[in-house]
Amino acid sequence: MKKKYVVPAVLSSALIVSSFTASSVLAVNVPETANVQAQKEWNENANVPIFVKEKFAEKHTTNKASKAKAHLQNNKQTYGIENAEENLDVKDVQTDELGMTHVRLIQTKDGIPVEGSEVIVHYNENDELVSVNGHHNPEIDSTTLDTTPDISKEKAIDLAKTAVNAPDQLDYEPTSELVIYPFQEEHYVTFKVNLTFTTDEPGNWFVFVDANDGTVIDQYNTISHAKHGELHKSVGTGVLGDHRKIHTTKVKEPKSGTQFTLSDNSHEGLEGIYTYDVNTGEIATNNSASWKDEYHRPAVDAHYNSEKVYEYYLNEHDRNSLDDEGMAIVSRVNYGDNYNNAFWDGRQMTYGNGDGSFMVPLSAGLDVAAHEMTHGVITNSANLVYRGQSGALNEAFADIFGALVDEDDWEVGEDIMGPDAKADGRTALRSLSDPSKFPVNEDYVPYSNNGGMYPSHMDEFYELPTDLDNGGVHINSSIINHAAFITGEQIGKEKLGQIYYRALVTYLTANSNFSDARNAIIQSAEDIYGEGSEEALAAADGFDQVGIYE
Ligand code: ASN
Ligand code: ZN
Repeated sequence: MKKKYVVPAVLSSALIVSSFTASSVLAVNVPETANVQAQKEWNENANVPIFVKEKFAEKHTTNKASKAKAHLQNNKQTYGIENAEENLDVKDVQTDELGMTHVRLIQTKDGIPVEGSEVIVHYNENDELVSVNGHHNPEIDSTTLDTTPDISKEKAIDLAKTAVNAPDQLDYEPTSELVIYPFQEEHYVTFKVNLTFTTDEPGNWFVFVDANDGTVIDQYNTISHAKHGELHKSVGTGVLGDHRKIHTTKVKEPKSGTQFTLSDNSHEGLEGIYTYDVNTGEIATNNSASWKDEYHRPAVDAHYNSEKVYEYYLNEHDRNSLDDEGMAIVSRVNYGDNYNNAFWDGRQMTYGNGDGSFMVPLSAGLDVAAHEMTHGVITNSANLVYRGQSGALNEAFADIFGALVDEDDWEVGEDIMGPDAKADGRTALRSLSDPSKFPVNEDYVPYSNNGGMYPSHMDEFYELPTDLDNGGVHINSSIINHAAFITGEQIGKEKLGQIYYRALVTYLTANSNFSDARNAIIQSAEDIYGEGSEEALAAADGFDQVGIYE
């Protein structure tokens, strides 16, 4: 039996979740001032309080953003943020359906953002500041950095293109933004360059180019390359046969006559749902309103599942599309050759058709579509860095919402496995209920001691280097997946979705780790269902049982 986390009986009505870390957790001292009701809970292992509850009575405020900064400034002792007024920029202010307001701030130096260092200040419906969380990098303030770039942002783009072997033709105008990048104990002033392209090895690259000497400090791709396809080779079964109702557009062209396209403009406030065929580069088109050709099946599924996922986020979470502002939902199908994967490239979804042996066209999986679209939701919310634990959280949230949208089971990818995979016992890609029923890629086996299966407890964590699956983003995600499953079994999928969604959009930040996820998820459960509620206890129990105790 693993250590059991016991929720204290006495809980104040408001919380501060202060888990400030750069690379380590910093001590947080609560100021003993008259307007503070403070209560601490000690993290016995780390011997620092990382979970502090307090309530600051604040007068009604018209400008919460400046209030938030002033609070951090005035309580420098507690938070350890030097000169918050000057060194934090407001990124976003949002009020949620509970009436709470969340001010998201990003750390800066000389006006330049520090990559991944975000702090969120939360106010309750009475405008009282109730909690603060995030990651702040205290070393930056005392580090001397030359923040005037010696190379141009265009030069940085060129260097980045060379570094990742980008083709001439990119999918989008590259972006290049000056950021301070903490990397391997050092701090660099860099251009963060984003390059997106669709070659045989598709890329959504982030490259950090030193702004002074043009050296590439670091780079990563959020699209990984499937190796599954090499396992078997035979002929596929084709697709499913489900009958789908889909929204399309009827177009009358003088030359070609009446045509129908997979463009769905039926949702008010949404810019539309569009499904493109990579083979033509156009929106999938048919001569008839009946889409029965074998050829169109992957497109029909992508289109249909996009709408399902859109409706899930709208109906369950009042979220209007991936950015919550009605952005168009775009998918591409028939990608690649025997391509056993699907991906979100930072802006849209792309689906391969599988090799017919290991996988069938991936758009057939509602959970696959929900997984990829959730990456889009994450890009537009917590924006979890696709590396190490934050990357594994990114993957876990994608899997968890996959299993919530495609609600019949706790498996991911069960509808897209091909005949040979199934014959081999690979009946799904991953399992939230029992991660260890499937083996990981053989290259990863030596990095854990659990016999080469997906992990379901921190004892089985895969210590992978960053060049293997970005540090195990698709592997260690299973630990969080399993925590969600345990909670979901106790309170049901609907409440699980409410809690995890709130954690994702309200508390998690770019550099959040597993411990932050525990705090964020328990806090979210308490916000919605109350402290000490069955739901909050179930949320904590999920993390306890996978060995994430604080
Ligand atoms: N299907 C994969 C995923 O969404 C693609 C990737 O490697 N990012 O995680
Ligand atoms: Zn993913």
